[in-house]
Amino acid sequence: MDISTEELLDIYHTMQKIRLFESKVRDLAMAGEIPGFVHVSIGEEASAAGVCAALRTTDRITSTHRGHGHLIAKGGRLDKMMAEIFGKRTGYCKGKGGSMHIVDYSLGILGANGIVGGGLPIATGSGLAAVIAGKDDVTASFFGDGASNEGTFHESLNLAAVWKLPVIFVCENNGFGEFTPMETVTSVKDIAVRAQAYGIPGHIVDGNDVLEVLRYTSEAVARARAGEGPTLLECKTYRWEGHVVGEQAFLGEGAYRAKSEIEAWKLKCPLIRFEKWCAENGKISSAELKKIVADTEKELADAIEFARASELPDAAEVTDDVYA
Ligand SMILES: Cc1ncc(C[n+]2csc(CCOP(=O)(O)OP(=O)(O)O)c2C)c(N)n1
Repeated sequence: MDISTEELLDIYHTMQKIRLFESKVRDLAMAGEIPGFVHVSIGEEASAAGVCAALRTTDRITSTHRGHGHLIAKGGRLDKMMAEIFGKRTGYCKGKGGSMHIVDYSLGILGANGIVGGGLPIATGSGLAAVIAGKDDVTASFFGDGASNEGTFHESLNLAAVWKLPVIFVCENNGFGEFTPMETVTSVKDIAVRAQAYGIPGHIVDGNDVLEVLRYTSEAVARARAGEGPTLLECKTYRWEGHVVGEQAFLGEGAYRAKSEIEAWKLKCPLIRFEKWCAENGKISSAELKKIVADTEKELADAIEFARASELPDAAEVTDDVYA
């Protein structure tokens, strides 16, 4: 695949932003500084970064409850995201939405979504809107393996296929829905085969290989822009952390997965894999990669300072901007 050094640097920057942002969010939530529930996608950075690297600003995405990575990859600002997660007025939703409701229409981010499977019909509608408007923008919809068992998945794929809508359905299969192993509640081993039922292409993708994700997404985007309809991508990956930050069930007695399984997946870290690829292919020096890490740490420290220094919304504003 033809890819410039600048694009490679951007991809690495995105993955580092996600990793460092979410590690910090996890630590701040554990320390009690962040209110509400937060779900992190540490270990799954390559799917968000690879998919969004194939999109342009006018393309759109829908996200999930585990959405920080998608939003960052589509250009979401760390300061406004952090302020939102802190519940501050300077946040994306004036501090009233929190982690699961971050939206930025100007970047094509149609929203994180606390409803499992909730983003799929929105993406289908967004695809239809682009067609009606005569634009060749595409919409990528991120969702989990659990969401692929919801009715919205099947309805959305069917309609998008029938109307040949420019939508890329991106299943991030991390092996679990909350504390339930995927194989105990899912009729197929590979979500990608479900594409056959709707007559569209479906591909299994190594979700920890950002360049493979980019390659498959670029093909799906070209197909969608050409009016040939939707594609289903299944990015196989793994979440390193609990379902929700603070979850105690993941390693203690009665655990739903073994510590050794998590350790085995950590060896397949998407960032380390990308660093190795750069070294082996003489693409980017380790000094350049280290500079990106240092720059990202600074960006993140500024975002936290911004969030901490911002005001909480006033109680009198509690029903402002509330539509339902
Ligand atoms: C419609 C709906 N049903 C159930 C829930 C509770 N819930 C929140 S996250 C989750 C698991 C989702 O699993 P998956 O789609 O695989 O995403 P992952 O958490 O693995 O990223 C469930 C059942 C919900 N938020 N919405």
